[in-house]
Amino acid sequence: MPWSTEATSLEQPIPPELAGELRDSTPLRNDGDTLRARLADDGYVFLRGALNRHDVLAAREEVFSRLVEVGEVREPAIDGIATGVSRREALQPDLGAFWKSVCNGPKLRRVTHAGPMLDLMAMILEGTVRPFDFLWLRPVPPGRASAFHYDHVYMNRGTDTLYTVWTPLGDVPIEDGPILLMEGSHRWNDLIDQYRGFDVDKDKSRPGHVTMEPVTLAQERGCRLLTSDFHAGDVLIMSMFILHGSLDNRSPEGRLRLSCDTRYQRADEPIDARWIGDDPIGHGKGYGGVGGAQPITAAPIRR
Ligand SMILES: O=C(O)CCC(=O)C(=O)O
Ligand SMILES: [Fe+2]
Repeated sequence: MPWSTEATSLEQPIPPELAGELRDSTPLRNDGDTLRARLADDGYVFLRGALNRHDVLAAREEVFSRLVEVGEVREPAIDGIATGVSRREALQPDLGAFWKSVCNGPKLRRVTHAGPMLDLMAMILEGTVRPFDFLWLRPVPPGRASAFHYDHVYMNRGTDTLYTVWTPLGDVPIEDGPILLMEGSHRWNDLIDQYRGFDVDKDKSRPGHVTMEPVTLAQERGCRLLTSDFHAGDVLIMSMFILHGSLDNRSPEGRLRLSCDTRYQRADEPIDARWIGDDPIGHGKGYGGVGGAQPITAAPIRR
């Protein structure tokens, strides 16, 4: 039994037979061919200790220090314990500008847009890497989780040979609600057909995420839900077509789950213009449009 049955996703308990462990590819970390084959076979590659732990923890401290400034996290910042109150709107009336400045923190960017991360993605992509400039940063409070989705619908105006890297910024144990993958969902062509080419900014008639509860969907399809106890330095590389959401953050200490997701492609391939430049427009509001731009308060809100 790899992980706790105390875990829930969108408030559904995970039956033990559905709880699976991510396949660990760490021993193959220098073998580009095998990692590419794994990405095709599994829809993801999980590597432990791919990044410098010290640098990741420095990024964590940088981000949480900004949240201490606005009263949402208590000292010491590195612990990431939510206060349950926020002075963000009073102190930072331009929420988008504040969030952009947090997402552009030099210690955070050192982890995501330099060094071992770029070397790893260059090996996987077999060429010069072009990361999206936009960075999705997620301090997830207790009571919250991410809905299941294929990333494709949010970033499909460039190449399909694009990878998401989900990076825990600190240790993220199961109880803090890490990312959760729907095993084998990169081969569900009937579902993928409903989302391929779907552009959430052009078609507002339906949501980008999957509305069926994740446990119900996994039971219906006979698959497992995959995650792991994550540590600072680990990375999870995902294709655009593997369904993922997260476990609920049920941290008994009230710790925020901090992670970021960043995107990498080859420099010589077409790129989705919404996510590049100094001030990417994103889905219309740039950094102001993502969940992280909103003040973190105690009220548990789903999704
Ligand atoms: O961190 C999460 O809860 C979701 C992350 C995600 O959707 C992604 O990395 O693409
Ligand atoms: Fe995603």
